[in-house]
Amino acid sequence: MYEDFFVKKTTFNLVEFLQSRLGFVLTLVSIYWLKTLWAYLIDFNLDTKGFYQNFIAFINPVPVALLLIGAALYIKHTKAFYITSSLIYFVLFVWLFSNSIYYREFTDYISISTMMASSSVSAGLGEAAIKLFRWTDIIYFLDFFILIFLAIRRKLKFDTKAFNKRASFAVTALSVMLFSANLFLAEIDRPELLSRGFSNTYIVRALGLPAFLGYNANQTYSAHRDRSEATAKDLEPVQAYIDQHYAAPNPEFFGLAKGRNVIYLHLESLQQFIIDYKLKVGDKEYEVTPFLNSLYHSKSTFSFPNFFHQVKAGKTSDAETLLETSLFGLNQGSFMVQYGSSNTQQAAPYILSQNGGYTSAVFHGNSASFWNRNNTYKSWGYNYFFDQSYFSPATEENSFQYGLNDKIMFADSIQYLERLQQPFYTKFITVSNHYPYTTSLIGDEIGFPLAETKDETINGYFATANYLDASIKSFFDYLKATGIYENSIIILYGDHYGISNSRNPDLAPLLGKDSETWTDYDNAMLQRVPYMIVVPGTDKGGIIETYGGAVDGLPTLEHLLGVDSKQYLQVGQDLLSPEHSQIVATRTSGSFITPKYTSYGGKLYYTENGQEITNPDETTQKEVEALEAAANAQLAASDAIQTGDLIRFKKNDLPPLDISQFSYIQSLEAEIAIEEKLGEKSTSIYSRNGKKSTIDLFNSPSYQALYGNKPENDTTGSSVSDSTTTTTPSKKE
Ligand code: GP9
Ligand code: MN
Repeated sequence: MYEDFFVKKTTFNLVEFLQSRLGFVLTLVSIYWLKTLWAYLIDFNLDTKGFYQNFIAFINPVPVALLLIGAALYIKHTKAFYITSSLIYFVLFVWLFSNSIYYREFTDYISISTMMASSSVSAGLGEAAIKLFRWTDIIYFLDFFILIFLAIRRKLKFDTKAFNKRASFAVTALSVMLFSANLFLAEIDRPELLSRGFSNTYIVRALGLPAFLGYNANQTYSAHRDRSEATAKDLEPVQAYIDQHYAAPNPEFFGLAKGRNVIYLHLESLQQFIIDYKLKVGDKEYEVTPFLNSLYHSKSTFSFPNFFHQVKAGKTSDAETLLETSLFGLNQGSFMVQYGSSNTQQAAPYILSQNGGYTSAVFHGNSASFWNRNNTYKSWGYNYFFDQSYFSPATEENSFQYGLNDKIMFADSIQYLERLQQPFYTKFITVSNHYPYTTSLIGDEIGFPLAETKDETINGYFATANYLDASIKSFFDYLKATGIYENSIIILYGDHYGISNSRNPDLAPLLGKDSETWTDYDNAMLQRVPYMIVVPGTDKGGIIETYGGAVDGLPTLEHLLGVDSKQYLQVGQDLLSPEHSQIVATRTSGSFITPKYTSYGGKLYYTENGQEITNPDETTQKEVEALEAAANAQLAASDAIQTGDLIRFKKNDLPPLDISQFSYIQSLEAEIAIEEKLGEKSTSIYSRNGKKSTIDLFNSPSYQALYGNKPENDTTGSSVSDSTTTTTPSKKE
């Protein structure tokens, strides 16, 4: 076809080849490839790091495009071949272009559920979409112009010779092979990519847009199937379970923190053994988390040394689900990824907005789509989500693969925190103490020594935990300096283990144990994570030995705030209630921990001393069976709610939540607009401080080393003065 066009510039053979059917298919594939790369570069933020990830992103448009467009080669009829192949190409293109437009508004890819919830899609692709066009979009249409030009000049020529069947099959086989290779490379880069999901960005950058759609369709289909089979009747046994297991509040603590701001500090990968731990290096001892230790022993803190994480493959996202909804994550994959956008949920932010008028926000230095947070948080009722795009640009020095260093995240959060209406419900998700525990952290913590085991992961863990501790302290200093402290309740929790069971034998000597005799009991005990509730001003706190897990967090908080958990579908129990049953289910069925027995890894132990019970007598057997049944019943009730989307049938005082009211872009502008509308009635820290910023009150030495006294960054530029001409940061589009 492109005869004249190419003839002078290239060899005769190439022209002939391009005029063949195969040449036509490969031309379409190449154009699609180029356009996709353009979208990757210009429109999407794939967050790729390093050559390997870039290479995978570079090749991933090819296999699926070749498979789909190449399928037309099986068609004999000339016209039908050209129409079909062009049509397939066109559909792929439309999908690519729609995603590019959608991304500009939502910083996410179009999923099946967004398409089904037509209101939000039309928000992105309807009339407003016109505004999202840019002049550079011409690039996306260049080939059509060329095609029209060639058609007008009558330069298009069709190959009437059908492609041979075997050769067509070879093209299909080749594309399948290429796709497998692509998948293989992607799995090496990120093991368990498909089973855990992580984020839409991860799937797109590894496998491309069409594969993401397929992946998403499959997930949506299975979720939809379970959901459509569920009826209001399924709620009855679940409700019976919840009524039966309701732990009534302890009147001594009910409402103790009523009306206060709630501040959650998500301590990434922090395990309880770190509390009070001193790392011995040479003949010196180093206290790893001096600040957290001081909180742990304070009379204003309710400290729970026997608190266990209950996550599975969803890791951080499972911990968030547990804490925010008092329901478990899934047995496979991540609840937030698979159901976070679609299920009806009654999470803490929404419950508290209706009981006490709380405004809610999350602060986290990673990109918003990780663990599908950007969507799930809307279903949970979060008013704001300040992700990495709101903070200092990530550099080699101030961040790593999972986001900004904690201290920067805290410091950069202040400009948004101080504009929130009080009382607020906020969550700060730290990340620096995350595998691989690299100690290239900035500032005053560099000096913390590495442990000296043969496992580098373990060696770095103490130093990053120490950095986390120092970051938390800076934030507490800020809270105290502004006076927010006295009016808040601060909850700190470790989300899950940081050192995995396979590494634990190497950790053993540091815990005064022997690697050789390390058991599953020891593994089980290491699943303890910190859980501390700081209620400034009270002396009712202390170290409370009650056994519990992350699922118990929400009812405990609700009761402290004077909200009865009874009316909600939550399977956890208030840890301060004398009725708490002290049976900790792990997400692996059959494993549980109680003050008396620990069942873990298929073995049974006495919790007190770790002695294995190999031949339980009849009474023990019965007792253990009852405990196992109780743990399984809790998981089953939760799973029924999660996979059946049963909260949609629940009648309580919460009206259905309209998620279209939430947008996580231009959030500072939104906060300021509310402040201005409320005028004298505004309760934000900024308003209460005589319209003066409190950013200067955040004063960590390492932060100062990097930025001086205040964040002076243009992209997040905010005013520290009391002038009204605050420059407002806008989220990357
Ligand atoms: C990423 C962070 C880590 O945003 O929260 O998640 P994890 O890998 O711990 O599940
Ligand atoms: Mn985590």
